Amino acid sequence: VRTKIPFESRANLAKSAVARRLFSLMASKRTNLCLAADLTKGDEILDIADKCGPYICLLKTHIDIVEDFSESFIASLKALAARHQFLLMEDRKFADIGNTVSLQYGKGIYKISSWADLVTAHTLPGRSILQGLKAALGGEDAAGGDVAAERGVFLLAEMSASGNLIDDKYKETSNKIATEGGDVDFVAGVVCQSANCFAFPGLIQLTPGVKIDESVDKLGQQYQTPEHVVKERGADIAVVGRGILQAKNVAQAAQTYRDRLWTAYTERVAK
Ligand code: 5BU
Repeated sequence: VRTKIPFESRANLAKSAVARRLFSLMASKRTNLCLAADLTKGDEILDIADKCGPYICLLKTHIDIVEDFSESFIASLKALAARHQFLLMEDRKFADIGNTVSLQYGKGIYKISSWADLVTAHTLPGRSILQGLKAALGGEDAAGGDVAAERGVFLLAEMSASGNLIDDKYKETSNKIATEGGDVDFVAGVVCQSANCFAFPGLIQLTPGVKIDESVDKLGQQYQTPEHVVKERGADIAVVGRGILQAKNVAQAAQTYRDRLWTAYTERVAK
């Protein structure tokens, strides 16, 4: 089973170039923590990215909540990603027809495709979501390289919100979209809550809804512990937002989450 295979080996199985990079980065930096930087001021995001940068493999944004967005903010965020060695994921959850997602990905104020290594997308519209996103990348770059090779998508197969409408059939077809067809080289992973969402070891399971004190929030979020998501739910990368954002010392909290998640992973592959 995929959850027993070390990240180094899974890097070699991945069809997406970004998934290979991310698996390798996780293995060498020894972290499977993704920080959900859900803050509304650019400087706050840069500050937390700098403090938590050493402990994360991925920084996840919701760029449309940033009140003072600018191109210089993106330049600074990219510089921090390069300095601390983490990738950037925009959790845009694209969900429209191909032509519209292509515009939403590449155009507008945020020009997401120009800076986000990874984005998230719903499988609800079907396979055309992948074709639409790929279209924004425009095929080859000036040097004749494949632009899509530097970008990847995580497809949603499950959500952590209580009462969400996703059922087994939806999960199964989402897995098919992620693993079959001509655009699988663009799929880096799956966002889900359980180990049975997919079997292919070349994909990365990203799992949100993680907090040390298992609980819920007032708006339907359901939390599991770091150990539980990695060992019982198959998470390769765990997403932590408020568990870190609301700590008195965010760097220390990030380190604690990193340590617990990484230990759970090493125990999972050793067992
Ligand atoms: P939290 O503060 O740790 O609850 O933040 C969780 C983040 O993960 C937040 O940015 C959500 O948008 C994101 N998320 C989620 O919580 N649950 C899901 O099923 C998906 C994304 Br998909």
